[in-house]
Amino acid sequence: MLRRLLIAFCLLFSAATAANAEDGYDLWLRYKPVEASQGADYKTRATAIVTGSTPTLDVAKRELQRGLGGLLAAAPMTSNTIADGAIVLATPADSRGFAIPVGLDREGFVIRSTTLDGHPVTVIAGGSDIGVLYGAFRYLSLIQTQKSTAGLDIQDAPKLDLRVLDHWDNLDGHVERGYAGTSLWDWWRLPDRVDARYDDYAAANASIGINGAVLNNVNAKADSLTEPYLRKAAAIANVLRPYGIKVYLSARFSAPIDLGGLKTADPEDPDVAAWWQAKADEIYTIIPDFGGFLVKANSEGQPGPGDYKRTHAQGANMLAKALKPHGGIVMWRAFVYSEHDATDRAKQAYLEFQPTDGQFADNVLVQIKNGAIDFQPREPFHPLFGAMPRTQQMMEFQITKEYLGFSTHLAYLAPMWEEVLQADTFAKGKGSTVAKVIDGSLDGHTLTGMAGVANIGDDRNWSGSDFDQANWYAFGRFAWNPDTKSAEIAEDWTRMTWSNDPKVVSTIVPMMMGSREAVVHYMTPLGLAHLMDTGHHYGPGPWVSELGRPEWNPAYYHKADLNGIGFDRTKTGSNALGQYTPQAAKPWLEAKKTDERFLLWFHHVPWDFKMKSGRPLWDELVVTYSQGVDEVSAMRKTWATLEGDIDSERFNAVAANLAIQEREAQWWRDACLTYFQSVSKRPLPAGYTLPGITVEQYRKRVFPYAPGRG
Ligand code: BDP
Repeated sequence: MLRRLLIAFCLLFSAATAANAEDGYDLWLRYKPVEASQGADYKTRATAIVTGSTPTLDVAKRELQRGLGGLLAAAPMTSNTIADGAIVLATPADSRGFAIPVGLDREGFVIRSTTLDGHPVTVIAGGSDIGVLYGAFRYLSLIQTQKSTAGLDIQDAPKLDLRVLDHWDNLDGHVERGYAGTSLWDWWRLPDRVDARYDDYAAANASIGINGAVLNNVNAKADSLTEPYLRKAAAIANVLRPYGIKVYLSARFSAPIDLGGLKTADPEDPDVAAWWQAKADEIYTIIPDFGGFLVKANSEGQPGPGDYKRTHAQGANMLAKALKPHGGIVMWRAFVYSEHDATDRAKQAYLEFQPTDGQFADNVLVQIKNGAIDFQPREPFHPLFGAMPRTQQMMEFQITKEYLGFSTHLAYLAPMWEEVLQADTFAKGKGSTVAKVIDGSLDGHTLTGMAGVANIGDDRNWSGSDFDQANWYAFGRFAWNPDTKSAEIAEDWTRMTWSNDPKVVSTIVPMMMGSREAVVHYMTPLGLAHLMDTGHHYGPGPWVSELGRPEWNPAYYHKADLNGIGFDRTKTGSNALGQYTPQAAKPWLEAKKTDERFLLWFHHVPWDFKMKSGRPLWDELVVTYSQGVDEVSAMRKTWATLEGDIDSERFNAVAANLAIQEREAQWWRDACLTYFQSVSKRPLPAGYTLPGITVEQYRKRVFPYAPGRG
């Protein structure tokens, strides 16, 4: 409702709202007026909106009115008759005389400049009404990014079926690994009070093709499967439905015990299966288009089929069977490592899952994180990709920046995701990229997907910072098409979010493109990983080595001692490399030939190991950490050049974050090098210094109130 009122308000007072300060709430859907000359040109092709009415078409119409109203400073009215310059919304059910291409995907669309009833028009036709909505957003984005809307002939459809945000939101409002305030979901007051923001959330997602939302944390409470909570979820589902978004829930595997009073949750027990069947039936009476379950099982203390000596496939299939009659699916996570297993953590998921290839039901997807450890600033691609050809594998990225500086550090994640998606598994010879594994084309799978751990909270700007909105946006673009280029996404987002001013675009895009590498440099360069302080993962903690389980300790990952540093994952070490195809592993086998960005991930090398620069590794480490700090300082200076070119509210917010980032980058560099020097006992190369703070002093810095704790 609020959204509708807002639209009316914008239409009436668009000039007034344009003058308002910006707080980031509008995301990439700001719809600021285009220049008058160009606007006139666009207007001739947007004289009226001709459309039928379904809940989704109504949304498409509203968004076009809101968008064009802002961009062209006057919204075209809806009409039933085709006239010159009309935008005609067509579906197979109501094609308005337009020949919709045969076989157009349900979610696909065509945008074409053509003639209908003798009138020049723009048709936005969908394989169904949701395709029209996606087409409407694409059409608006053309104007937002100042492309022509003349002579259009665009056809597109998503390459992946499930494009899902995973909210790690607890029922008490805390967001695990959330840095943007508390949960959007007001579980306490739902279903009676339905926050008007849900409409805006849905519109933002639909604009980038996201079609699913898992509402609750993977570390799930069974309570979300009780009737009162299902009714709350249903209220959210009702808002999201017209935007083509389905609701999913994380399911706690022990729910039959927790809620049903059964003595076991053994997936092979008929009473357990019957409990889940009844639960699934109940869910679908409350949420008829419920998407399905996301499951974290036998991982970090969560219950699972392993508790009964059953496989992941047995657990997943039992749930899948309950959902199947209703068309639901299971996303079963492969993020597992055992508390009792001394095997290299990077190897454990593969060891547990790969042997079950081919055993999963056809409505199960195995959801795999991009790397084998845990969303680090840089990891090689997960060896499971391509290694289970008879299993539907989906990607899990983390949009929220648990390990990349929370929402205060500027790090555009798309280049990291692109690096993984374009990595070659060689599973079926050269060109078997991870993108081809997950889009189903490599092994002929039809059910495909990508999940992103959301970075959304109740902060006014949704993501905790303006630049973190780019990561939400980029996730949607990759889920739509995993072969998209990160630079192209950055440019579109910049134009839509900041400005089309060439100076702004040419300043922001390169800054974004280099930002993730800067984080790698000042946090975990040269293949290092998981040096973050323990628990909250805020700031450096390379010295941590005393925690109960080995893999909780950063020292486990870097293995630095007097002689050298790095994790030997070759044959002389854990041989995690053996989990990759020989061709994929080849460039990483020998330390001397390994891409230095992955060196210490795969190799333990002496401090005087000679790097490509000619420097010994120790010196290179110092230089690279320092470079990371310099890169952040450079970003700060670059940003300062935009003062006056963008609104002061967002300018200042970004500037404040960059100041924090610069300070923290320096802390990362100083603390890590101080610690590593205490181990390596080597002098710093000429020209480099440390502040003289001891490891003990760094260690004493504690942050009991860091946000997003697990
Ligand atoms: C880690 C997080 C933890 C999550 C876990 C997971 O630290 O909060 O529960 O991953 O993905 O990254 O299950």
